[in-house]
Amino acid sequence: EKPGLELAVVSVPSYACQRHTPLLHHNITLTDALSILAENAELGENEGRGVAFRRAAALLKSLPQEVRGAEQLRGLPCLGEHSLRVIKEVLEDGVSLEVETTTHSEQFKAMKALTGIFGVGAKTADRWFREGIHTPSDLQRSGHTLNRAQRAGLQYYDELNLPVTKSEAVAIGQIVERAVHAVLPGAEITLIGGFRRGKQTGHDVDFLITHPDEGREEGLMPKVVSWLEAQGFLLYQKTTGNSYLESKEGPARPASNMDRFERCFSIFRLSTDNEGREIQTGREIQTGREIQTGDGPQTYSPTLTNTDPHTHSDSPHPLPQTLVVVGDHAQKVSWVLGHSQCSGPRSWRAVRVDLVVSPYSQFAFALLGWTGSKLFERELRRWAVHEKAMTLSSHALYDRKRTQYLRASSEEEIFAHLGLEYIPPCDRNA
Ligand code: DCP
Ligand code: MG
Repeated sequence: EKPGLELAVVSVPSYACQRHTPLLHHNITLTDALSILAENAELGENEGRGVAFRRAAALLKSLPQEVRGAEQLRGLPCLGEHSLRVIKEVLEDGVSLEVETTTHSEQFKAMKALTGIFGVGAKTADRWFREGIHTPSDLQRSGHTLNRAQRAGLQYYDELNLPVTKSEAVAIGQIVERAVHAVLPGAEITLIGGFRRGKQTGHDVDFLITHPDEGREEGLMPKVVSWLEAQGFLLYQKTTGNSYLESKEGPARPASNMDRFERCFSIFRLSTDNEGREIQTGREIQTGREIQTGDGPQTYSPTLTNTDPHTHSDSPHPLPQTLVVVGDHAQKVSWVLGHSQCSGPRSWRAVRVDLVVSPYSQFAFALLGWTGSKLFERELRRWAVHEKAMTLSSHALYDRKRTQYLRASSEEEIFAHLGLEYIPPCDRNA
C-alpha cells in the first residue's frame, strides 16, 4: 500500500485565495527550498519566475500532510516543471543542488545583505554589487551618497534585521494607539500584515487607522507623526499623502495603488532595558488592553511582570503592568545593542513600523489588502480579473461587466462579491 495516495485524488483548487493556508504546515523542507529560488529570482528582478516558485511553495503549504514521494503530486496544480524538479531532488537527496549553489553564491549573499538595508531595493543593490560592494560595511566605506532612508537603514542595520516579536508589536500598538487617540479620539487602530495572520515574528509592524465618521481621518497622519516625534518615539519617518481619487469612469487600478493611502514608513525607538523591561518615557505601559484585529476585538497577553503587589492576575481591571521581553530574543537584542558601533549597551531598539490611514468606506478593502500574505493578495487580484472580470485594490472592487463599484463593509462581503469561500486571516499564509 502506497502511503498518502489520497493526496493525488484530493482535488486542490489552483488559486491560493481558494485554499486554506495555515502558518504551520507539513512541507517546510520543500517550501524552504522553493522560497530560496523565489527570493533569488526576485533579487534578480525576474518577477515571473519568482511568482512561479512562490505559487508552487504555497500549494505545498496548503496540503493536509507531508509529501513523501513525487508520485503523490500527480494532478496537483501550480507545480511547474522547474519546481517539480527541485521538489523531486529534495525528496530523493534531502537537498537540491541548485538551492545549495544559490545559497552559497556570493551574488545571492551580497544581494540579500544589501537589500536587507532599509531603503535599498534590488536595482540599487545590484548596481552596488557590480561595483564590488558586497556588505553594509563595504557600502559604508565606499563613500556613496545615500538618501535619508538608506542612512537610517545602515545605522540600524543589525536591529532592523532582528525579527520583531509579537510582544514588541503589542508594545508598539499601545504607543500608536496613544498617539492616534491624542489627536483624534474615536479613531480605530488595527494590527495588520503578518501579525494579523498569526505570525509570532515579523520584519516590521503594520497598522491600519480609520475613523467611523468618514472625512475625520483626513490629514490625520501628519498630526500622529508630530505627536510621536514630540514624544521621542521616532528615529525616522517618511509620510506620503493620500493620492487616491475614485474616478467615476475608470476602474481602480490593481497593481500600483498599495501606496495611495496616507502612509508613514517609520523606524520606532522602542524602549527595552537590558532585562528587556518596557520603560516608555517613564510611563509604564498598560497591558492586556484590546487591540482590534479585524476579527473583532482580541486581547493579547504578552509576557507580563506585575509590578503592583496588590493586583491579582484574575483582576477584571488590570492595573498598569510592565511588559517584559524574555528569552532568547531579549538576549539577542541585548547582544546586538551591546555591540552597536556608538557606545555601550542601550535601553532601546529600532523597529520598522508602517502606518496606513484609510477612509471608513474603504476600510474593508484596505484591511484585506494589507493583511497579506503578498502572494495571497496577488492571487486575489488575479482571481478577480481572470475569473470574475473585476478589479480589486486596497481601495475598492470594480465590476467591469456591470461597470460599477461594489461596496463592502467587511472582508466577508468582499469574498462573497468575488464568489470565494471566506478565508480567515490565519489561513492566508500562502
Ligand atoms: N502588501 C502588498 N503589497 C505591497 C506592500 C504590502 O500586498 N507592495 C500587503 C501584503 C502584506 C502587507 O501588506 O502582507 C504587509 O506588508 P509586509 O511587507 O509588512 O508583509 P508581512 O507583514 O506579511 O510580513 P512581515 O512579517 O515580514 O512584515
Ligand atoms: Mg509586516
